Amino acid sequence: MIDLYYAPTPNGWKITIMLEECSAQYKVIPLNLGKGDQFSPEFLKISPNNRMPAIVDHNGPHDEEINVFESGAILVYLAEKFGKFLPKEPKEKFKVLEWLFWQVGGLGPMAGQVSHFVNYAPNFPGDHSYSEKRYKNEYDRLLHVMDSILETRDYLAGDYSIADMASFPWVTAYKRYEVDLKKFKNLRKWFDKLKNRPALRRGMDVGKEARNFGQNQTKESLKIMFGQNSQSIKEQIEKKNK
Ligand SMILES: N[C@@H](CCC(=O)N[C@@H](CS)C(=O)NCC(=O)O)C(=O)O
Repeated sequence: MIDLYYAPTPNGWKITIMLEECSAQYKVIPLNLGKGDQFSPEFLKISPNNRMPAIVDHNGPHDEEINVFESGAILVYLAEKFGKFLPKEPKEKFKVLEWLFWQVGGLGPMAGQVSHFVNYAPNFPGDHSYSEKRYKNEYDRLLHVMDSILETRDYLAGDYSIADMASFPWVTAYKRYEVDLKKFKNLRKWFDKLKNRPALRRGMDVGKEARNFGQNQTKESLKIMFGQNSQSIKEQIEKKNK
């Protein structure tokens, strides 16, 4: 059995999609990020970066328990455990890893910043227009990169793989991020093909009722999520340790 520490956000969906695609047995442990669950001592032992997703596999290698944090590492772990969606042959494997790293180092963080400026920054004083534009441009550029590669093949790295599963959740928000997907013909085709996969849909639906798209935030939840620095983290951890 795999325990998944999870909130219904794009980084969480990457893992529920993969678990569903592998028909894995898993238990969701919901985290309320606005309430600071990511600072609990139990969770920090698994994910020292106070970010979800993270997993505990009670039947890891050599039948021992193993913890994994960072969505990219979790996807590789699951792909190796189930022998699916990551080819073994080095040339093909590194194609998938290239696009997986591209997602975790580029598409994810840039789209995450767009999400921040669209969904959350309006709660804070000041003119955010430069920052919002900067990240929207970068998101647009990255979607173009996907579109170009998808002109030459059906999936990002050959066959359907963990690279596609990692990228899909960050494309789903295109409407909220004011992108017209029509201008990316190949990406649109890829998106429609993936969205019709039953396992992917099941993955995206996990914990649906707790999705909030930045709505219903309180002063306290905004502070917990966006006021983080070394000092605030120490305070949160102390609070959870009491
Ligand atoms: N690089 C990390 C990013 C994970 C991440 O940013 N998770 C967010 C939710 S999407 C989180 O846990 N936020 C908690 C917080 O901001 O304290 C990964 O790919 O796993």
